[in-house]
Amino acid sequence: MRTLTTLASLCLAVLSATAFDRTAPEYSVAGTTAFTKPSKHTLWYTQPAGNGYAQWQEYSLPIGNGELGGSIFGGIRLDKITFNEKSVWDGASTTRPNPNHGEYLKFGSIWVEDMGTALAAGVKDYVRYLDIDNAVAGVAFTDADATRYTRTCISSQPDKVMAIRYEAKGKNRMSLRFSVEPGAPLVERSQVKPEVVYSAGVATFAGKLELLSYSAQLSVKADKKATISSDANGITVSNAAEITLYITGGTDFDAFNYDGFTNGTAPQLLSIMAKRIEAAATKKWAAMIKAHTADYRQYMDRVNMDLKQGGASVDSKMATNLLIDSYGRNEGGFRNSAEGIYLEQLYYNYGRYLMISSNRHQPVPNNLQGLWVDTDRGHAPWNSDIHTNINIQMNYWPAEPCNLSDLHLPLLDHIVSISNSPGTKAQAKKAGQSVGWVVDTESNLFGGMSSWSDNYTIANAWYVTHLWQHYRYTLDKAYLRRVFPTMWSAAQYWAERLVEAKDGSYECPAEFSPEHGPQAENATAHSQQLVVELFSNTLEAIKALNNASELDPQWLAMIRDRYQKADRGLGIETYTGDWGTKFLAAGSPILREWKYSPYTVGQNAHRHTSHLMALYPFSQIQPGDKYFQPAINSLAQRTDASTGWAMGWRVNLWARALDGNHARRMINNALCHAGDGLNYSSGGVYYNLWDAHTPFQIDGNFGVTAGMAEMLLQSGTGVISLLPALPDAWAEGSITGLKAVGNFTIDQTWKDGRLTTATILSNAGEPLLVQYGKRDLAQATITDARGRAIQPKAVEGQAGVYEITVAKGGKVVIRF
Ligand code: FUC
Repeated sequence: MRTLTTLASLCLAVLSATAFDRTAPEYSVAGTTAFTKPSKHTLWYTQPAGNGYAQWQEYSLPIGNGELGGSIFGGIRLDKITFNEKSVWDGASTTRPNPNHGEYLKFGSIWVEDMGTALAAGVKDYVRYLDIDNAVAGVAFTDADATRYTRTCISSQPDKVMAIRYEAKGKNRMSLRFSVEPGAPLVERSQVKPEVVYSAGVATFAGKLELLSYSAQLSVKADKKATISSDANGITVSNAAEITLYITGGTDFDAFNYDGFTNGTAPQLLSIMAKRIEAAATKKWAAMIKAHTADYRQYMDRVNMDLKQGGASVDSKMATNLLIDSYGRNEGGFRNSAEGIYLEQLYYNYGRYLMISSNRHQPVPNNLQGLWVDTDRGHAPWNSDIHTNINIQMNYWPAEPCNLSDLHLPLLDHIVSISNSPGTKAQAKKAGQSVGWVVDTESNLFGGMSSWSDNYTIANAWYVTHLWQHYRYTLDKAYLRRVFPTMWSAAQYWAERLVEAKDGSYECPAEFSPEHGPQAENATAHSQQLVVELFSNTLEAIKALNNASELDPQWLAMIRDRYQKADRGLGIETYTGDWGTKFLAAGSPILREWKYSPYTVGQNAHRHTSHLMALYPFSQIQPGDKYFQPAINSLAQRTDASTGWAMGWRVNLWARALDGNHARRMINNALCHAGDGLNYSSGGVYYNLWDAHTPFQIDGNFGVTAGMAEMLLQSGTGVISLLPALPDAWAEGSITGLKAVGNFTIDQTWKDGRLTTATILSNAGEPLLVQYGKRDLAQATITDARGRAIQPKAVEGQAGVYEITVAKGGKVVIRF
């Protein structure tokens, strides 16, 4: 595989600023046997994570405020806390060979050494947890003298710092040394190298990458009886009952300054960081936690999934690693037990947790590891970059349906930023067009990219569909006006680029169906479905903005013409059975992936399902269409096992196939433990519930989260479909707060596999079209919020679909 080299360099030497021994074994740790979770959705473990790369991805617990993140290891003799900031990117707005196109970089680690206390004799009752209902991680253990030690870890958006509170209750005190180490690849890539300076309980480092300057700071405070001293080896705190760490960091990135992508000076940056830390340190700890939790919960509480078994909400008492193992073994049908189903609900919520924790404010999209990467031993897999042929898009699939529209903006603003950057414009010219912007498969924060597979130029269309989807869910016209030029110039690019084929249709020339088959062939199904969606979305946006008169009439006419004549990317061929018949019978019709080549030019069971864009994420194929069954057959032929993100896509596709049980089978497979290797194709999850490509890649987390929502509610066509793909195992439950196209918020309750109540809130007063597949809505009692009966109107030509009149702010309650 093309970028394995990045991982092969994991053996890079570690920079050693301090003299401690990183290999000495941990003290003896006996895990807790009785842990009461701080909240229902809590991941927990009875051992520290351990410090290696594999342990980082297997066991560390991620926290983040949407910009600043950390991984919690929970070590005792020697602990590591890694920290990341979303804009720490190397690279520039140019095209270069892989892997020099830029890279997202780990910021640094904080090492914490035990300086010789009662702990060396070993600890008991150890627990390490992550409460995702409140976004608080913690560690707790007891020493031989019954002193109880706790650590509470948050990354606060209101205070813009990561903060960790250490407390010792009992007769013993803590003595710890804290040292800061900039990430090894960061140091390697820096043009101005970072040096850590310790002074008066504060550690600071700063440096400069190709474009961006960065700066990070750690401040250590302790109770009055403790002593704090700083020297070249770090900050030592002795005899403390309470210690608080404050960590912050950032860069001078400015997405909209195309002259260098920066804003401000290095000293200004340093002073911003220092002020943040000072302000945070004056705040009371309880107030800081309260503000953080309230801020987080305004996102998290928008949706509540409550799956039930035997009338009771699902839950588990097991440590998360044991829960995952039991789920994998599936003894006695464990996956269908309350604990097995709880793991699925936990995973759904974890996707939302990761989304909120890694997406706030900055126009910086999630990279392949979201916000978290730990690469002390080398460069990240695929440079932790922005991959445009599925990965970056999947990272945002949950945003709109899971009621996190505002957290879609880091990607959407990035798209607007790079569409105007010199890099993407130059690439459009290089591809032979006079207009537009192009982003190839491997891209960076500045609109720069690698030259790998640079005939795959259709990602700009995919990006535009994200811009449009945000509008469909929010109906925010000011936003649409702002992003419209980016949509328009991508449409111009493709209107000019399409070539007329012998059959009279217009085709994308020499495209690629990621990531297999011919490197260059006209009219791949993928590119055609995308280009059709691009034109359709752009023309819809023009309608919504009513701005046709402001546009160049010749271009507009050309876009309309190409939209009419573009090949739809929908063709059928016959599966001949030459890849086996376990998943699909020979002779079955399948959707073509290539217009001209047969499916056999691809690979059996390939992870990408690029030709099924029409089914999901788009809504070009629907039940009843002649392409519906061939698309499902194609999907079946791709099999039920693949890499992490590929499983995430399959969950969504099976949901669109209206087969809830098959979608859940994908979830079953996706939730098995990944194994600890760095084998590139085994899929599954790590014990910290990060998705495994393998290695860790966050897209699979987001793909499955979106897929679970898609099983419970669909609205891609503009018709709200209630519980469209409910699996048998989720026979009872409820979910509140999912969003639908047209800005509706929907709560649903079900029992015995059937909808009992749906409440639809109209936030914008759009026409409401709704259907429920298992029972005709004509049999339901439909009222407004005050209980007054509403008469639904059957929509002609669309069996089972009803139109309901509801004003802005009004509610419709459907009861069976
Ligand atoms: C795409 C996928 C790979 C991997 C990489 C980061 O190229 O085909 O499986 O996820 O992105």
